[in-house]
Amino acid sequence: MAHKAGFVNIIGNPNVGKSTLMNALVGERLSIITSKAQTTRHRILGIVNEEEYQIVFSDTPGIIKPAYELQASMMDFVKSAFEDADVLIYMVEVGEKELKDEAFFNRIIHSKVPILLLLNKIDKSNQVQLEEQVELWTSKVPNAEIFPISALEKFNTQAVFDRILELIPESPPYYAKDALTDKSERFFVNEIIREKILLNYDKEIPYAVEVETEEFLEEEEIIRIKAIIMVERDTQKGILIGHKGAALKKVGIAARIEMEKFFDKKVHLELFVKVNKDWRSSDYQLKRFGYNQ
Ligand code: GDP
Ligand code: K
Ligand code: MG
Repeated sequence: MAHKAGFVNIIGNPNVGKSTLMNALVGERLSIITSKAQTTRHRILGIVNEEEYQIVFSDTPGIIKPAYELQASMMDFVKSAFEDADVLIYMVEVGEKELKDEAFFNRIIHSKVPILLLLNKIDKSNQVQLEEQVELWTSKVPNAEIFPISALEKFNTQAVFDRILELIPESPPYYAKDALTDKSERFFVNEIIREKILLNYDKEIPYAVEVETEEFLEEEEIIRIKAIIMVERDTQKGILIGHKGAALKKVGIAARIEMEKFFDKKVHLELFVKVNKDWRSSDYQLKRFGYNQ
């Protein structure tokens, strides 16, 4: 049989479960997941390799109306996901009515690329609701195939995977056959720290934060990591560090435990907090953090 390969790009509103799905399909925790919108800021590839195929999944930020430069760059990642897809996954959750951006929705209903509409979180709905939802989405996106799923419980996700495999074209692989992602180890360090910040602080803190790994030294027994957490203002720095450093310590411990699982090795982690004014609206800073391609 000839080798198959293709790009399968996952798009949808914030918090519908896109990252949960990608991790479930790839079988690795590549994308960070929290109950907060804008957890995912980049386009993250998760690659599944078998002898006879390579599926390149892309997780993307949730679709929003951008309010500042960082968010505009995030929406550029979504646009790029429309451009190279062999299969588009449009994810909605039970009870959701419409996409937060009409232009993107128009691209979906006029797509020449096959669309799989995944109706997620059906573990939270009953049979009657489910039937209503399937009817609603069949009329809204007539060009899509609909799959009710639960990404969290991996219910019906195998059926989605099998359908994808049918849809992707014959092609040589796009990436090395042992590649799992296009992102570096430092990227995942940054993301794991950002996830713990999202989980541990309220309000504006998670949105004002960017993380940069300064040092990643892999030794035989241990990985030594130094990372800087960037915030926009002194007050945010204070909140982040907390009384006698307790808040930052909590983040550090949780992040280290997660990294040890991810890299399957002991980790020594040092965190520093730095003020970097208005990085979210500076082109130069955004480039530096990998947002403006
Ligand atoms: P994203 O913003 O679209 O990437 O969504 P995430 O994958 O970050 O998930 C957002 C929230 O929804 C998290 O709290 C997930 O645990 C939760 N979630 C994702 N999939 C499901 C599902 O199938 N059922 C339920 N009940 N919750 C889910
Ligand atoms: K989320
Ligand atoms: Mg996400």
